[in-house]
Amino acid sequence: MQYLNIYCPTNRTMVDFDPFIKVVVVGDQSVGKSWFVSYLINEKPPSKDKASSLFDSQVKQIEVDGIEYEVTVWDTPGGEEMKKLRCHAYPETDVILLCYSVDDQVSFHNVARKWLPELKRHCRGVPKILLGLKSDLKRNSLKPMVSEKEGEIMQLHINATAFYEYSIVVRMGMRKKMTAYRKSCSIQ
Ligand SMILES: Nc1nc2c(ncn2[C@@H]2O[C@H](COP(=O)(O)OP(=O)(O)OP(=O)(O)O)[C@@H](O)[C@H]2O)c(=O)[nH]1
Ligand SMILES: [Mg+2]
Repeated sequence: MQYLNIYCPTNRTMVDFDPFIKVVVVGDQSVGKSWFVSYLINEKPPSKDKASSLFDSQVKQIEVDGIEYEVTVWDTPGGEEMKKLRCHAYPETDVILLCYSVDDQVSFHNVARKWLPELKRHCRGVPKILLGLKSDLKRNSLKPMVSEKEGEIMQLHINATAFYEYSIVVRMGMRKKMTAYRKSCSIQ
């Protein structure tokens, strides 16, 4: 993939357009970052070695409005002892995905307490998306869960561009059902 030469209507010249996008995924340990990244890129859970690896980056080509982008997603380790290592992932980041798990209040509070200061230091001005992972655990749980409203309030507090709750369990289930549905439609 190369830089694209495209027309810029503002100054009426051709400019180099950089189609490479670097996404860095951060959040506490075990909130589901590696599973999320693996599903986003490969539509399946990570292999055992990937899930436990310290650092991982995966690439996906995505076309939006006729332009092909190369998106590299960096999965980082959440542990405090990994901070030094993690900081190597931050330079040149275009988007941060800041994750917590909806069944883990500490990981939610750490969004503001731990991750916001770290990102202010290393990724000032980089747009953030807040993700509440493992949302399937909200069903039938006796534990107090982080509500969607609390997530929205956190989004405003940390000035994140967007907030979503997400579950790869639900995504996998949906995919299986859609495949079965398509098959049944093609048989009739
Ligand atoms: N119920 C449920 N469990 C999930 C989901 N996503 C991940 N998990 C589980 O959460 C555990 C931790 O997931 P990881 O993706 O390894 O967590 P991580 O944030 O990458 O952890 P570190 O790399 O140690 O920082 C795994 O055992 C997964 O099975 C989800 O959407 N729902
Ligand atoms: Mg991981």
